[in-house]
Amino acid sequence: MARCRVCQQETLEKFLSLGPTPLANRFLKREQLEESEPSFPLDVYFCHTCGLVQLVDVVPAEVLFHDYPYLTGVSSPMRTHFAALAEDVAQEYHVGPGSLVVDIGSNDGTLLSGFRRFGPKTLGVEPAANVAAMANAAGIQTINQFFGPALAEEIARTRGPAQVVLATNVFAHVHDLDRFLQAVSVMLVAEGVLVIEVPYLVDMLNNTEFDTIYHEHLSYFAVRPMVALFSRFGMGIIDLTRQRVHGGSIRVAVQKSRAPQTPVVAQILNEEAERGLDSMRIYRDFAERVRMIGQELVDLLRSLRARGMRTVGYGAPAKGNTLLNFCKVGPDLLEYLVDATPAKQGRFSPGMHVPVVPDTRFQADRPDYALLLAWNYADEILRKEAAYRERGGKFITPFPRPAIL
Ligand code: DWN
Ligand code: ZN
Repeated sequence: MARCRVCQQETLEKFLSLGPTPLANRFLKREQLEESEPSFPLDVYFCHTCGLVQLVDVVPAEVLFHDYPYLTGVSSPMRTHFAALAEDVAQEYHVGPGSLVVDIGSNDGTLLSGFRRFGPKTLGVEPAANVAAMANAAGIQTINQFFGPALAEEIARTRGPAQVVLATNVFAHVHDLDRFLQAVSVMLVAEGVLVIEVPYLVDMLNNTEFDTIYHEHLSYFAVRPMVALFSRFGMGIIDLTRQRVHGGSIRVAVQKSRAPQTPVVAQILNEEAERGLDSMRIYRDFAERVRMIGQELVDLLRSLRARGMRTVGYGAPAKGNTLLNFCKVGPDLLEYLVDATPAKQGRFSPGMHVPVVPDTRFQADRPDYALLLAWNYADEILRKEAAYRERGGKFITPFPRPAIL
């Protein structure tokens, strides 16, 4: 019986199975299409002790994050979001020329570049060699390694302890959370702050964003299991805000403190209890809606194709591949996916093998319908593709229910 990633209890109950699924970021070259493609169980569990929603089938991080196609900076809303995060953190925690700011899972350095004007030393830690190389080439000092206690000790010894440690869109990716927090504790000054940003379970449930379930995301955090986890390390949440990014996230600032719970944390814990996060009912209902949305989306695409409409996908995000594989949507229902990420262009989506083409193709080709796989950037994309819509092109959003916009 698997143990919970936060409380180590054997009190996990499965509530959703998306079936054997290929890796969401393993885009294929044409010559790989005939090869057998590895797929892994994608089953989701709820812990009856601490409330953590999680995967138990862990794909090794070395397999997932070795050669990584995703670049934060490709999406302009992310550049804007991270520039604002950098400013908030720099001002709130007095980051200046004497400070050290370390970003774990720093990707191409988009977030760290936002700290430049405040003058601290910055350091990125990024396991994907291709991405770390890009960051270093852009002048963002980045160590190409997985983060852990040994590296944390080395950083603290050679560069001094950090005032701020950042972990955005990486905390859900960590299997050994204890080892991660031990390492952070080694590297953080006594009054230092760990700032985590992670998709929020409540938003995933409210909008049935089941495509954010894939093997890179081992945990789907609510605040209750986070509080339980941090308290085991003598840490507490000193600030918490909800963010719109990635379909709804929470940003928590964590510090070594035994101070009483802050009112904002007490309030959100109440809201979670009232929302019913502690009982299986909400998860079973979620699983039921997943099946319904999957069927509705396929029915909609089929009916459009039957009427001779040309349909494509807009964006080739990792999350899109959970949706396409769960719904078995292939090139018969989506001619191609357009994406601005060079490393994805000219490749094929994992599992369903839909070709990925440059987004310039979209403006030239003007298909009848475009499924918004990158729905978390709908505002930006609808604004950017206004001409397409004015000429009669239509976008389809998959969530919270498939709908033509
Ligand atoms: O958690 C994760 C998040 C941070 O990033 C990772 N596990 C993997 C990745 O997830 P994703 O691929 O679902 O992230 P995004 O940021 O939702 O991906 C958006 C995709 O859409 C990118 O491939 C870029 C593309 N895009 C585009 O082609 N044109 C995005 C915008 C805004 C556009 O205008
Ligand atoms: Zn647990």
